[in-house]
Amino acid sequence: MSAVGTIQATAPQPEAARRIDPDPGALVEAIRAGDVRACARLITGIERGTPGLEPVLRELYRRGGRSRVVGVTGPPGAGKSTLIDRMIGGWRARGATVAVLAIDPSSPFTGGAVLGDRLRMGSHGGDRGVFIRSMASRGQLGGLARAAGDALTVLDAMPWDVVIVETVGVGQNETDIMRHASVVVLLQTPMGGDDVQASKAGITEIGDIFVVNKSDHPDAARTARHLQEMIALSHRLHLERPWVPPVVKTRATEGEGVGELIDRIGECFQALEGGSSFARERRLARVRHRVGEILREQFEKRVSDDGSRWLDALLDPILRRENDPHTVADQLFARMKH
Ligand SMILES: Nc1nc2c(ncn2[C@@H]2O[C@H](COP(=O)(O)OP(=O)(O)OP(=O)(O)O)[C@@H](O)[C@H]2O)c(=O)[nH]1
Ligand SMILES: [Mg+2]
Repeated sequence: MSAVGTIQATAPQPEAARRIDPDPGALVEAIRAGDVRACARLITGIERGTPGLEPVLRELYRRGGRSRVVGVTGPPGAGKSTLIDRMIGGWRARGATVAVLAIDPSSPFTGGAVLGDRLRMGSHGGDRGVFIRSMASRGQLGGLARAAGDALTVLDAMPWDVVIVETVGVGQNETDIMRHASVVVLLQTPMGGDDVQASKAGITEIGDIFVVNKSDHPDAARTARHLQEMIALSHRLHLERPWVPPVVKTRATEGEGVGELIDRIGECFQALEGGSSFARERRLARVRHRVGEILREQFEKRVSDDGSRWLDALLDPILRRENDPHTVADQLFARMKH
């Protein structure tokens, strides 16, 4: 197992971003060796958009890919952090090391959720085989999914067996973050039958495994049944898929159902991440999304920065109606080399 230490979710210190190792090679080696302090500093740099990290991220990506990246998403308060805490325990008991990246799109670094996650996933303090890190954005929602992807690149290059990414499943941004995971666990809580259908049309597209947490609630069995029906319906439309998402009932506070969930995740990796052409398609879709995400951000930066006065010379003819926005966009696209 890896000789890695535990850092609980901490609010990054202001000087941390400036302490990025100037030698990319040394930083890559430190990360590869499981240096959690180097990892924490690098993720802080990613979070803040510190310039100059690309060479490190490029090299780490090329040397990573061994970890199993599991996404966990679901509505606010569904029990994601409580369940992840139990899953860590389950994987540790099976000898695996685990890193968690908890994405909080709303809170600033010092926000309550970071502290909350520290409390709720705090039962592994002192375990050197566990690393927990929260990541927030300072209102740069657009860049958060890209930053999360980069942070996962870092964790995936370290000697962790399992890397879990947690997001609150409410919007497009969170769904985008889930696209970085190989297997997605979607949490639901017990609810009235109609609510499942009405609120969650299309959720079967996101989840590889469904969890009805808080199964101590009387509506749990009914919710699980409804989910199963929706999954069966969706599967009939996609018979080529080699995996029918199972529904697992859990009671995270008591650890009930967690062993079964871990088994299902293992089976899902077997079915979806092997050498089949379906598995290859899934991996292709992930990296296609990733490249597009980086490309869009680079594009956005060049066109919308304050420094984009360079554009003005091209815009003047549009003002005079001697050119038009479509043509200028085409011309720029053709000229853009990298
Ligand atoms: N009754 C019951 N309560 C649960 C269960 N799992 C979690 N809870 C409680 O639900 C509350 C929210 O749990 P969290 O683990 O913080 O939920 P979360 O989805 O991580 O929440 P956010 O990150 O804020 O979206 C806590 O008070 C938990 O104790 C369960 O299986 N049964
Ligand atoms: Mg949480």
